[in-house]
Amino acid sequence: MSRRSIDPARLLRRISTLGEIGRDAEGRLVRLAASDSEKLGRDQFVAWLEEAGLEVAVDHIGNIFGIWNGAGGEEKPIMIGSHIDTVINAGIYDGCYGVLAGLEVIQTLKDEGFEPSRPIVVAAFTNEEGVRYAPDMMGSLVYSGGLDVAAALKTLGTDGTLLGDELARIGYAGTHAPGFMTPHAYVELHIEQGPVLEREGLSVGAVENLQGISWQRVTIDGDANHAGTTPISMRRDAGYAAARVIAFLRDRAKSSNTPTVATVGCIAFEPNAINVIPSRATFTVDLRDPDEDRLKEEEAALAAFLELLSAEEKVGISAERLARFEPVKFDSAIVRLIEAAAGDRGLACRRMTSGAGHDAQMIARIAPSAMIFVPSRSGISHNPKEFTTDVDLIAGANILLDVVCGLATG
Ligand code: HGY
Ligand code: MN
Ligand code: MN
Ligand code: MN
Repeated sequence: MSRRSIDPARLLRRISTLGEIGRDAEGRLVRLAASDSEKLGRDQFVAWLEEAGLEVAVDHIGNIFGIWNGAGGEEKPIMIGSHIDTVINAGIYDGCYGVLAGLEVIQTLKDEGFEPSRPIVVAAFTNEEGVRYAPDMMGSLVYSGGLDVAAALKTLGTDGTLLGDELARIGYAGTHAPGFMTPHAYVELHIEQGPVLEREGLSVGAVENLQGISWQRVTIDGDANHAGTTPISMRRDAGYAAARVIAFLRDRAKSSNTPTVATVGCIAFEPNAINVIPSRATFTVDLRDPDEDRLKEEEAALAAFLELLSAEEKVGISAERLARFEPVKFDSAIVRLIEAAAGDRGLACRRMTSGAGHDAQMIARIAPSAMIFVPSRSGISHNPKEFTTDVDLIAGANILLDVVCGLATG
């Protein structure tokens, strides 16, 4: 039986083209949500959707949809999605690979005269990364009814802008209501961003669940004072207290035999001067665990430590929640479809948990969802060294093609 296949050259060409859009003066890839550089990426994606003859729709929070109505009529669509916004100094595959593979699958099926039993849609969700506006996965969270769109559009960014103003400024404050299509099924193809598939010599991950995520911003207030004249015993040192929090999180995660991970990704001191004891430290805490009860325990342990620290270091400490998502279990029937597709193509596959957050965890609130992973070299991501071989990229897109055909037949 001649097996369908995507057009490898077209997919690889688009990945590298999009990967060059939104580079800063130092050549770093930075397409933060609703920024001018992200607009360039959005415009390019919309141009490809139009070239493919798809209906383009944009909703109130800037989620972009390419819709192939095909023979499917009014049936609930199959949705293939991910994101094209990036972190700072990003790789070129995170999110973009899944969106462009989704477009590639639709274009391949269209070109071949495939008659789907339902519409097929490719989606690029707004602000999956959450770097400029928290929480992350915001566009798909709003789309799936987990966050009110008016509240989301009022989100204040790290640069003092409002998301809604920025989406309007870049021309992506769309007219469709978030959730205007409820998917029959949702599939997301993504690089693993971790070391498992490469370490085990596998080509495909059938992702069956995704760990819980807790984001907080912690503010510690002490007293600015002279770095030279102030005895240690008289200091209310916000910088030192912040360092103790980082050490606490690291030691706790290292000493436990659980998969809990903890990260302090952003930190700022005030007044941030070499010879002034910091009066204020502001930093973020990202906690994750596949088990909800353990994640709650980690949040409680941190809260208890902050209380103790406040008394010991005589500083004020407050914590603000930025995002909180429970672990998600994906749809086992779609997971089985992914495994069968990999088996049919002779590709080694295993079930796995996603360590990273993804739009699929939000759309799983409204539709049966699952994810397909391909290997990341050395497990690196959120880093320009992020890399996946062409062979793996093409294989993953063909698995997506098979799964979508399976869902769109009958
Ligand atoms: O944070 C995450 O895991 C995702 O990349 N937004
Ligand atoms: Mn991603
Ligand atoms: Mn990411
Ligand atoms: Mn993601």
